[in-house]
Amino acid sequence: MKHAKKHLVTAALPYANGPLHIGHIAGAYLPADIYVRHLRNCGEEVLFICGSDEHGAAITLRAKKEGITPQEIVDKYHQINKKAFEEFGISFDIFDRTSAAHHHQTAQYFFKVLNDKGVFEKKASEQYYDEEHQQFLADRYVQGTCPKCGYEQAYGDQCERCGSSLSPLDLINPLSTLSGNPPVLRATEHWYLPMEKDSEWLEDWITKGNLRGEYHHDSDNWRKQVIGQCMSWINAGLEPRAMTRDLDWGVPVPLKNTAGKVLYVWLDAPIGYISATQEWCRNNGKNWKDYWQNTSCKLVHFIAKDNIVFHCIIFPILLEKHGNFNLPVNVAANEFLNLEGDKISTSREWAVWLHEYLLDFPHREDELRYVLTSIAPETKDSEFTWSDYQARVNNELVAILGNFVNRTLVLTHKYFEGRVPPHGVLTEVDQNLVSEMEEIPMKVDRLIRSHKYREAQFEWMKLARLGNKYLADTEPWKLIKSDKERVETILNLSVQLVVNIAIAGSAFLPRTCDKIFEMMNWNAEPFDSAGKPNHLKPGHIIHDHSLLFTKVDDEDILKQIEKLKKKPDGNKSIGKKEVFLPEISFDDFTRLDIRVGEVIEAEPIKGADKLLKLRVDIGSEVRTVASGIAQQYSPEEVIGKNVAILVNLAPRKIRGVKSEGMILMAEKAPNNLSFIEVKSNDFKGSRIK
Ligand code: B3M
Ligand code: ZN
Repeated sequence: MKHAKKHLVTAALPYANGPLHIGHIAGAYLPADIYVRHLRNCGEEVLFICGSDEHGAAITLRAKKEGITPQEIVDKYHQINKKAFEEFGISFDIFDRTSAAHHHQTAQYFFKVLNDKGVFEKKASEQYYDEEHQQFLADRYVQGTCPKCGYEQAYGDQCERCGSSLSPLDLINPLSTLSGNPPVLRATEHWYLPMEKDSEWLEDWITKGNLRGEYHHDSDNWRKQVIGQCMSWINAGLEPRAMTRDLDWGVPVPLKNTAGKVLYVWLDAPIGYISATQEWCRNNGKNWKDYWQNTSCKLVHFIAKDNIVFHCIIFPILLEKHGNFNLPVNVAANEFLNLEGDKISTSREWAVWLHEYLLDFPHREDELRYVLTSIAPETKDSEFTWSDYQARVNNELVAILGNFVNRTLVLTHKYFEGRVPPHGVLTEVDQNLVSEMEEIPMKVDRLIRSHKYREAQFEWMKLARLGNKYLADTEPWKLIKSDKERVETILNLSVQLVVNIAIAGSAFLPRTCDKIFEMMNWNAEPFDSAGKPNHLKPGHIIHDHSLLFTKVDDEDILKQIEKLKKKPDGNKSIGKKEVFLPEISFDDFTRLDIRVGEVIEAEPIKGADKLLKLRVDIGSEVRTVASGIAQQYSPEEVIGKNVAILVNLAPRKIRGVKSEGMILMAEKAPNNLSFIEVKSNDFKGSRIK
């Protein structure tokens, strides 16, 4: 398939009413960044657009809640989010904002062009008004019972439980979210966008890619759920939608006698993609029309599923009505990411905030990239758990990718002083490695261009799996004395494979792959060179190596779990679904030597009110153990107990006592401990398995 040479990629403009969380990142920004980085690595020109969505009821609600102005809210979160995106490595060309004057001008101009063309129908209507706050109520300001499913916290625009699209007047027993009082109906007027007449061409374009008689998108790569949601909206009949609102915060309606009215946020925000492009072009001496009004430039939107109708129906209608604008060749919408058994929610603070992750896990951006892509909700909702995060980092990044790169570098330094050795005649095993090394990057390319990032990353990781198997099968460390030439070939190919891993993987883990290039004393190469078996010539010197990844400790994970438990809904979710430490192998378990021991002496430890010094008879010997049980047990209570004791724990000095093991206790809560006791006295020294 001929690849476009110019791309315009947009990522949904995050509301500047709160921090970013991992659901945002997995939903839109990370897949967009992988796509953009990959196209750039293929030498294609890409303009990557994003920015803060700073209007709408969500902003004014948050401002009221925090007792500050909407401008102060958006200023605060625009900076927090911009910084978090940069530190995490999302490579926007511009992160603009819709409260900027240039955006207001573009949005107002766009509205006037449409209005002058007679696109909108001005209609008087009755709208809910809050008499206490003296303001009309936008959809999100009205809450009541959903007429479809009876959910009592439905908002005036959508029911979160059944997903129905609503209008405030549909709600049963509506209440104002500002005053809590029932609102009254007041006459007002708005400019409506009729959409019914656009259903036909929309259906043709969305389902077949047919637009104005030409083929206009890679319909074979549109996600089924995107097409499905659009068709259910179209089949339900596209009702006219008000494109203005009675709000004092937003882009003022650019017409006479419209004080107090602003553009509907879902009219102004997508135009933010255009105004951000114009801003970037102004700053870089380019013409914005080359991106938006030139069909050789391919437009792709990255969003989450709750934004599909705005990007596939309303915004395309507006663009078509305006005329001359490109429509997207694809709208890559992800489903939702859940967290530890519950939906992520900013209002309930049930989230892993990106800026907090970056603080708690410094220099581990790529680890989070890897995990979120591995579990990306591309076709259905998926779930993030901290134990899965730890397992993937430790068992995949450390044990597979990091391990192969490290072994290759260590052996090349050990046997050839860090110089790439020549290779001799290739055996069949070598040939297999070379052909797989050549094929996998092409599969990765196809998968990324089809917006299958999860599968693409899994395919890319096969290169590292391949490398570990190649070293395990050829065992160069056993041949170095008997067949040095064979070792030269093995390590030559392994080194080429390490370079190919970096070339093919830099869209997924950019910082890791930069580290690999640095260790290989090599520069990043364009993607189309991925797969070559001869990047580094014999004699090329590779640098000293360092570990690409380190294991994530249990303590780090437990700290995050504790953090979640402290959230308002913490125990509802975490309590409901037990969180276990990462899986271990049977071998791991057999390395624990746990015995039955009788406590024969017990005494407090001076200056340590939580500790008791115990003498424990394990049959063949008596062990001294410092045990943190003094706040719950007196020495007299524990003498004579037959307890479980871990005897092959390395001895350590605790408050001057040399502790030679650990008493196993069940902990229901701090200071609510129980011994693991054996009733009979005949098991002293017996192994617990
Ligand atoms: N601000 C994101 C959201 O619905 C919304 C996207 C606008 S993209 C033009 O959470
Ligand atoms: Zn409902």
